[in-house]
Amino acid sequence: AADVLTFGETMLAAQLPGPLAVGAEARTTIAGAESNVAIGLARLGHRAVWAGLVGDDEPGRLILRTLRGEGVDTSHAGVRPEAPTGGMLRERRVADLVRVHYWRRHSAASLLAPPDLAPALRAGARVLHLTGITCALGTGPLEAVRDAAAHAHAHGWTVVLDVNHRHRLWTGEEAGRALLPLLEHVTVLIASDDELPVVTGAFAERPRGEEAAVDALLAAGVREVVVKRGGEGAAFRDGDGSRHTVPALRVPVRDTVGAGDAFCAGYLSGLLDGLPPERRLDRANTLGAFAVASDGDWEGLPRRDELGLLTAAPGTTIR
Ligand code: ADP
Ligand code: KDG
Repeated sequence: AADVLTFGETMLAAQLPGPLAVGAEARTTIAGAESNVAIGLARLGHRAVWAGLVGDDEPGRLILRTLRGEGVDTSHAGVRPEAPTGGMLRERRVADLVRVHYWRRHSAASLLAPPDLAPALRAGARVLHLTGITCALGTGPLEAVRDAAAHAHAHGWTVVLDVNHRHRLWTGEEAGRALLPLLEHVTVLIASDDELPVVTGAFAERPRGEEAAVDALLAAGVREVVVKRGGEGAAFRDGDGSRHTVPALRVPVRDTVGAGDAFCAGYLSGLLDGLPPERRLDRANTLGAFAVASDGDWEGLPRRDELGLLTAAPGTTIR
């Protein structure tokens, strides 16, 4: 069986170094939070399965062959000729501000429904990785997430939910309504500190502090809560009362998009390797740091023998 099963939408992405303009030079790549995680895991030697739908088009073929080239198992991915592969454009509008545009409504990936995932669920995995993004794609994808979470929970897999709130897709209230019912199946919840209100139903009322939000999640049955704090690092708490915080690695910041997915891949890798919580956070921070210190969501992620690279002195040339 696989180590990790993940599924969602992977898109053709164009990354612009400035604002969108006629004749601007864009870098083409593929992007999608779930496939970013799958690639991060595969590079570390884990067996990662990515399931999802692409169109019968050139972007869809690029996505599947890129994932296969990265060692991700795509045998449960599907091609839907009746809809196109989704797309996204990322403008570095000014130095420190990135703006994202999506073309994903009515995309092939948004047609995902529970039957599409049945073979992958039957095949089994140790860990199911879910994100809020897939839940935002439509009723079919949300049902697929619900079914997968219930199936994985019933079969004793570890269920990891990364909140991954995308304001461009839905509101905090909508996300909360979709995600709260999932919590009973979730083993590990990963969120940025600013995403906690989404999964505690607190966005409408008085906002709760991080401590109270994590209390609420643990009370809802989540076993571990991992909070990402950007350049500050990350924190961990579990139902047995253990808590850890780990500072971020100090690296030059190139491109912060994808850091959360890299972090998640690192955390999952630590879980699969049986590391204790603090070392899981270390690996998560290490992968997050690789993502922020390199261009693209996943292109700079490390292989296993590269995990120690960031401890080299700044400006090092390895020769
Ligand atoms: P997201 O991308 O989901 O919003 P964060 O911005 O919190 O998530 O980043 C995720 C993780 O990436 C952090 O917990 C940290 O490990 C790492 N990270 C983010 N920003 C930096 C930074 N400036 N320097 C080093 N590591 C970072
Ligand atoms: O986390 C990085 C993602 O934002 C990117 O790869 C695209 O899946 C994506 C999304 O929905 O934003």
